[in-house]
Amino acid sequence: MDIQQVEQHGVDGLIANQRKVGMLTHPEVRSLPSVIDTSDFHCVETWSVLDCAWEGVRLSDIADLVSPTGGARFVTIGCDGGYTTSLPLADLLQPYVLLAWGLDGQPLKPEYGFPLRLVVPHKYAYKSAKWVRRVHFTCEEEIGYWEARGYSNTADPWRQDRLS
Ligand SMILES: Nc1nc2c(c(=O)[nH]1)N[C@H]1C(S)=C(S)[C@@H](COP(=O)(O)O)O[C@H]1N2
Ligand SMILES: [Mo]
Repeated sequence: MDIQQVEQHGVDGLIANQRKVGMLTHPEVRSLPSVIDTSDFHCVETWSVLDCAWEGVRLSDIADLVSPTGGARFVTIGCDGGYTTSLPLADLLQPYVLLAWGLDGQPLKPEYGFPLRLVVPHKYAYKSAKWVRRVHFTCEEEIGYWEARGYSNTADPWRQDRLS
């Protein structure tokens, strides 16, 4: 993926509802139904933060709006600054996976990812991308920033899947 693609805003790729392309502005996401989900956060370098109350929109609600096509099996998340990560679509559709703007009853601090942060509690924290600008649906997985540098792509903290 080149920088120009990473810097592009919005939801795109293999989606049926092309009217929703570019929907990922903060006001638009804020107008969707929101939830609060409390989860633990596991960094691959062994620290964890317990009981984070994230507030935001379910990725599954965004997927419902844009209707991924049958060929869409992965999602690449692009961030301000060029950071990327990717996940199987099935992982992103879990109800506790959010695009969050709040944490513990406060707006998310900029250093923690405001205006939008992906929260994937069942994966190591490098999948929880900060400053999200782009949600890109793909047929083949595009390997993310840390995953390309030796961290596990499955990133399952329960199996301590740290390295690839
Ligand atoms: N955009 C972006 N998101 C990112 C990262 C990054 O470098 N850039 N680092 C990841 C890693 S490795 C970790 S451990 C967490 C750290 O989250 P925190 O700053 O909220 O503690 O953010 C993840 N999300
Ligand atoms: Mo990390």
